[in-house]
Amino acid sequence: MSRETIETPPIEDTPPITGKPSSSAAGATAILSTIKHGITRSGVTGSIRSLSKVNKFGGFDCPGCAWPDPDGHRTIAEFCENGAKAVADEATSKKITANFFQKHSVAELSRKSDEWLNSQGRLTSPMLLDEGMDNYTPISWKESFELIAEELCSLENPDQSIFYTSGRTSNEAAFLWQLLARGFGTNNLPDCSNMCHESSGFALSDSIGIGKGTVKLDDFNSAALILVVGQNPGTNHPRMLTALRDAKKHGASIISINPLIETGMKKFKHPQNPLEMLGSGKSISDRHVRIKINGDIAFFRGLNNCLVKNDHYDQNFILEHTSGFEDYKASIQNVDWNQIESISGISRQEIESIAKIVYESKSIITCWAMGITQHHNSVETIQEMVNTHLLGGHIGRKGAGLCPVRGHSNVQGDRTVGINNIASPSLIQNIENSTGIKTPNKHGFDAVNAARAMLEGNAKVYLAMGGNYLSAMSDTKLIAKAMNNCQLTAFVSTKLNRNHLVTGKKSLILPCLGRTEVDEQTTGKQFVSVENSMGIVHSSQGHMKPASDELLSEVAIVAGIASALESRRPMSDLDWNNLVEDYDRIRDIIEQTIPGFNDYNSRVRAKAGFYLPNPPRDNLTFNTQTEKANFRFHNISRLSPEENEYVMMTIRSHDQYNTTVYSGEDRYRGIKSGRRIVMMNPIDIKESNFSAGDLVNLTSVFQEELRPSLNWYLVEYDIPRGNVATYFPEANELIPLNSTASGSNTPTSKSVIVRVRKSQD
Ligand SMILES: Nc1nc2c(c(=O)[nH]1)N[C@H]1C(S)=C(S)[C@@H](COP(=O)(O)OP(=O)(O)OC[C@H]3O[C@@H](n4cnc5c(=O)[nH]c(N)nc54)[C@H](O)[C@@H]3O)O[C@H]1N2
Ligand SMILES: Nc1nc2c(c(=O)[nH]1)N[C@H]1C(S)=C(S)[C@@H](COP(=O)(O)OP(=O)(O)OC[C@H]3O[C@@H](n4cnc5c(=O)[nH]c(N)nc54)[C@H](O)[C@@H]3O)O[C@H]1N2
Ligand SMILES: [Mo]
Repeated sequence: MSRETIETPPIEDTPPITGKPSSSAAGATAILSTIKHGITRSGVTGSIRSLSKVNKFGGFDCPGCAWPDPDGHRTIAEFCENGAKAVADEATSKKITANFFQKHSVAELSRKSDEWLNSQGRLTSPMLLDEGMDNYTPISWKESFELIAEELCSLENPDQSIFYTSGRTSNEAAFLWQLLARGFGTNNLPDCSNMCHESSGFALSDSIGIGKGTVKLDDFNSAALILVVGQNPGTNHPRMLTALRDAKKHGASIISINPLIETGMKKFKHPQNPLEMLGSGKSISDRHVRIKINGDIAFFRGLNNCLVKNDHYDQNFILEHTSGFEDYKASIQNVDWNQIESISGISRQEIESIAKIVYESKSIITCWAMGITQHHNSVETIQEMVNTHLLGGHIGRKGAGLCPVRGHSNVQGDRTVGINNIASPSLIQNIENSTGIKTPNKHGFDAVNAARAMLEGNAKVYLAMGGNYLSAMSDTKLIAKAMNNCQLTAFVSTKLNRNHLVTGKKSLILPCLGRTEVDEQTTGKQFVSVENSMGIVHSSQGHMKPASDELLSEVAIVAGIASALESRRPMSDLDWNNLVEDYDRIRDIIEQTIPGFNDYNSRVRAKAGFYLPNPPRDNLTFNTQTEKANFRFHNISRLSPEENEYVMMTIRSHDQYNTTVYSGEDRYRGIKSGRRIVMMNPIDIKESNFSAGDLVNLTSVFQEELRPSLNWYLVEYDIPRGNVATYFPEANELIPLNSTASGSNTPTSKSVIVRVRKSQD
């Protein structure tokens, strides 16, 4: 029986209010905005107390993003507006109790906006949505664990279960979570990374033998040139603006490559420097390359052609450290400049002038994020960017390297400690040695294949360690069906989200402690550890009183499920409850299982934590088959929108954290309210006989499939012609499940072909 829940955010019935995009980022408005969020969500004292601990030694890791803190001087609170919002959102004094669920059915809640759902406050006690019921009712922790174990054991085979992970989860919890899945007998460990930087991991592993970046924060201070490609740091990694400002002080040039002129890249006023705040701000970017959506592979191909043709490459580096140069050189000798110009939207002359800057720059860092990783040809694009670095020897050298800027604060750490649907032979062996668990060899499902399995009835129990898979994935309507097909869905969560409402026949909400909160176990207060975007592992310890006495830590929840399962079906040598008493015991097992964690418990107690080994960065060692860094060549594949079709990217506003919407405002882009908007070039608006403010319907086109989404407002925006932008997660119902990047299988959230029609037509 259907509960008649709505899987997509409700349609807004008021037009957006728009103004001019801001000319500078951060500054006094950012402080005001932070205070506003702090006061409304956690009360004045709460917000000041929690902010004073963020990213300080002995404090907690900011849940905002994975950008690192300066080595050695983390005593100055690294402060940013959006990190503060993420903290305030978790540290809110508002609470959701059992009464709330008694009052509101899931169907009724699903008709509320994402902003409303999140603003109801913290989840405080475990809740069950029983089969055939319309409301969640209270359940004890013990009964919750028993129910999960019972449903898991009733499956025909372990591969009918899914263990999803979102990237805020600590190393300790993530490590146990993947042990639980593998011990139960499956590698079905999809994670948010599959929708995020999977393309980076895949491309880099093949090119340079490690799926991570190769720079340290300090490299920014000796870089001559920094390319910021497909990334909006002013909103999504605001502390990176400080690094860019300092890099400029040390003489770096910065080029931003983006279809939009994002405000953070225009001017930046540092919120902790009063003089800068009074002035007109530092100009961050020296040059903006207004690339068309998905034009990056063409752009870098043109650039590399110029370097090769002019013999502007580093012979010694290429000879000593790379493989495949001669083939690459032959393939790139003759490029079709018309094709390059039309796909990238950038003239040959401009590409040549940037190639000259690249050649003349002694050390280059390339940073990128979702504007690069979420296309059908993301892996190819990233490998072409890597080629630029290999040509100039910009790897493993001071001030130079590759820098995929990670999103979730511990997404990189989760992968390092084993969250991966593919278990390598060495991981399988190490897990067996340290825990007795026998991991199957068969590859598990990633985020896209997990959806397919649930849709086809081949997976029936969906368990989530954080996140909001329903709204974060592509093709929202199909994901809702996938969820509804499950026998049981269970969500370890801090805040209410739409996935809790669009569920399997039975569903559990399992509320956990957040980063900001004290985690007290029988041996005393615990800390957890996380890894940032530059491979530094450090501790994180909350100091706030937990939102409720009933909350358990993520670690305790995994152990609870595992113990219930072990009593039905023994799977390991572990005493899970003993591990919960003292997280040092978990770190000891991580040390025995995952390379690079020697002396984990002592090194993680050092003030700034420790760096994990990074062979390309540390000593120009490449763990590839050729034992060198590989040049890779791919033909340029292009999107082919027909006339009157547009290429759409789905992006974040300034006031959201992924699927968590704080408000309808997108301050830097001049949107004062309204999220159901389509940003379009004014000439395209005119030529299509539209007017700004028109209500339009969007239809995405993929192979023979059409997907409609009704009632969007057109907004004039400075975006290349033929391109449009909408917000995630509202637009996710338009992204086809089968439209994914080759190699990484990441949904193409930045390359969606859409038709736009007036609503009344
Ligand atoms: N406040 C806040 N912070 C966050 C998050 C959040 O939601 N809110 N999310 C976190 C997470 S998980 C992640 S992964 C990161 C995401 O950080 P970003 O990657 O910065 O996030 P997006 O909003 O997806 O921005 C993509 C940028 O790429 C550009 N772009 C789109 N298509 C193309 C293209 O084809 N080529 C080029 N060159 N550019 C393109 C867009 O104009 C936009 O500026 O942020 C993390 N930090
Ligand atoms: N169209 C489109 N889709 C996208 C993207 C895009 O750019 N465009 N970006 C993709 C990207 S980069 C990502 S990373 C994914 C994000 O996908 P997810 O990580 O699945 O989604 P989030 O919105 O970050 O998850 C928010 C929920 O996490 C829970 N949570 C918060 N903190 C904690 C905690 O400490 N512990 C636990 N257990 N739970 C917690 C809260 O209940 C909250 O509601 O979305 C992807 N989807
Ligand atoms: Mo992400």
